[in-house]
Amino acid sequence: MSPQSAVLESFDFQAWLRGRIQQAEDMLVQTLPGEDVVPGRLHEAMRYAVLGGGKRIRAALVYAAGEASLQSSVAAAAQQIALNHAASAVELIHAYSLVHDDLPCMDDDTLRRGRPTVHVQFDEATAMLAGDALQPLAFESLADMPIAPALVVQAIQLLAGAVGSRGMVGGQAIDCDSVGQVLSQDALQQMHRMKTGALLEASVLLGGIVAGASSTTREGLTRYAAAIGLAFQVADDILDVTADTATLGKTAGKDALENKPTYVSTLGLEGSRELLHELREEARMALLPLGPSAAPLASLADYIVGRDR
Ligand code: GRG
Repeated sequence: MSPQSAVLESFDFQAWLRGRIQQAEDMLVQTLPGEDVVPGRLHEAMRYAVLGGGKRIRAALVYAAGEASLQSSVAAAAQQIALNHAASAVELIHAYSLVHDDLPCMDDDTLRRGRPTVHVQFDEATAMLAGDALQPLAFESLADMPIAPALVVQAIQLLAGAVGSRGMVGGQAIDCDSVGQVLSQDALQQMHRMKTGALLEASVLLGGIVAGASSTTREGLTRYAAAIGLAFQVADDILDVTADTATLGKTAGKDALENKPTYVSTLGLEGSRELLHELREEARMALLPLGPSAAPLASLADYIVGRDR
């Protein structure tokens, strides 16, 4: 067994993940304004959207990429705090995208993370405003990182580019326009790279920026991020047809019901599973130059590919 395989074998991923999720959630609790702050109902809706569960995959990617990129094996206190800020920022953006995606004018969904969606629990205007307010809070969280200002600017630029019209929101626009259409695999891939992949990729690269990743490490992280960004969506499309609503905590089978083009509708279930396997291999290969400190990233690739919700 190679030294790297030995580290991967002995790495306790579940314990690592629990610890990082706790760190991210503590930070989110601190970052979100309390319900006692005016306007209380809006802040209540924001906290409901963000703090009501979720796998925290994007936050975990920030920490894992940060830990793989540190020049010394222990993060300086400032880097550790900055990773908390970045992890919180990506989860705030993610929560906003889910709140808006669930609105009647988009997916019109009533169930998210096993609970009523924000517009059902509150009302449509509050849900829209809660999503709107989560976005700037994410960028405020990055702006408050106690690291070199040049790195803060890089982080803000990266996240802004990933979630705007050339990234997540653009992908959502393509998705809205493609209902009922048959998309080629390339067109489908471009849509998902933007809609879901861009934020996942940004999460990985933010961890690298905060931890001062070398150029070799950044290259590895970029290749890894592209592979897992896509793998996440392929797994999501498979789960939409194989898992039930109770397990997913959101409405299962919606893609087919709404005649949405997906990996399963384009490649079939077996073809999608093969692609998922190839993407996992690609992600793992990209981590080889990073050495044993990439163990959390490798385990996260397995988790994303093998998840059941
Ligand atoms: C800007 C309105 C707007 C939308 C952006 C990301 C997105 C586009 C919409 C989300 C819709 C969606 C369900 C996409 C499928 C992939 C996805 C992001 C699933 C949910 O992510 P998980 O599984 O969720 O990480 P949890 O609840 O675990 O955080």
